[in-house]
Amino acid sequence: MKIGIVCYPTFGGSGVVATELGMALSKRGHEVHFITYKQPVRLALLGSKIHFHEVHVPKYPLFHYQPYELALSSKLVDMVKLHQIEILHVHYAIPHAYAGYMAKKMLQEEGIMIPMVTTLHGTDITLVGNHPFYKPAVTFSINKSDIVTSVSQSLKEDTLRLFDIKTDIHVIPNFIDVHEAPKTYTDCQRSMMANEGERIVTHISNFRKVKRIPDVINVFYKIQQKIPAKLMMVGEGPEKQQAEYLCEELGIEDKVMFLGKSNEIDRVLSFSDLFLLPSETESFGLAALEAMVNRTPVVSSNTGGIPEVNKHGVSGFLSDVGDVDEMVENAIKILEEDDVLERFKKGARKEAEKFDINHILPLYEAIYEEAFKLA
Ligand code: GMT
Repeated sequence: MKIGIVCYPTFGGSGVVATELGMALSKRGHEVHFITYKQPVRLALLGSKIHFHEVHVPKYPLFHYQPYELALSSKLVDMVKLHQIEILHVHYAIPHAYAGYMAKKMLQEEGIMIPMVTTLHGTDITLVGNHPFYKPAVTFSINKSDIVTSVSQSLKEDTLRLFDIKTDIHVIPNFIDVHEAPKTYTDCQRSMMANEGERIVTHISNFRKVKRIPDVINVFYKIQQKIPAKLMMVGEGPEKQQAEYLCEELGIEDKVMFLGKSNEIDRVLSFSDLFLLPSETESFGLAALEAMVNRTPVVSSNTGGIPEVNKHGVSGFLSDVGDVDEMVENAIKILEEDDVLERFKKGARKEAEKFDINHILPLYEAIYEEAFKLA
């Protein structure tokens, strides 16, 4: 198949899933075209089966807001015609499903029928899409997609609860390539993060309010009072500076490393003993899955789709949102004894293996086949 993928090219989970999916599809012989405003950060190899087409938005001083949707839908039309793309798969409803639908209609005028699959990722539904300013357009573009998928059962339920959806939603969970991880790194690389005898606790996110960054710091603060430990904070976002201040206030600044955006999360995770994800809401929690495949147990909130990934008592523990004390208790249970930690590491890896890309990719291929019939 010739597949056009539209996504955000950033470190965000939806962009990562779209990119990994596209790369895996190309390995299976499909021709994949990424169409977005920048080369996706995880897109390593371009070649005969994998292409990137940049969407340019010319700046014009009259516009207070530059019309990205317009530029994207025009680019989609051009690329579909130029490369005979057969299906569009848009990740994140806003504004991709909207732009995709416009492209589809424009192509239809020229007698080209192309199906569109929309994958809902989370904040496009629960936070942003649900805003009254966007809701009619998001509802419309979901209903106009030939097939809609969501990354968890919980996100499907949220979508049906929050929007007037007339189309079926297929749940296809996010995935991981279990054969790629864990990579082996040297102890010398570990020593750049922590001393021998110290546990490594990690958090990776875009540092937005929804991630409850102060909970991450407060949980770690109490862990390190009982167990020698270091905290790795990976990512960038609006809450980062406050987090740095909080570490200083608590006097733990020398135990916390802010590593910024990283392409080496597998390296950090492969040395980690615990991953913290206390989010307010999370449709899936891809970062938790990436931790688990690297044998890192997860202490998380029990919100949204996280319980579909992190299994209580097996790959880690779940608590109510904001229950910092219980998260601390659970973290200590995991970290205190080597044999318990090893049991949770094994449990995390085993649970992650259920999300192997080889199980999930055929589900997307089947969806594409079905979309062809519907378009
Ligand atoms: O977590 C974020 O804020 C980024 C966001 C995104 O759109 O990239 O992540 C969402 O999609 C990921 C991939 O499907 C999910 O793993 C995340 O749980 C989801 N985030 C939220 O629902 C808050």
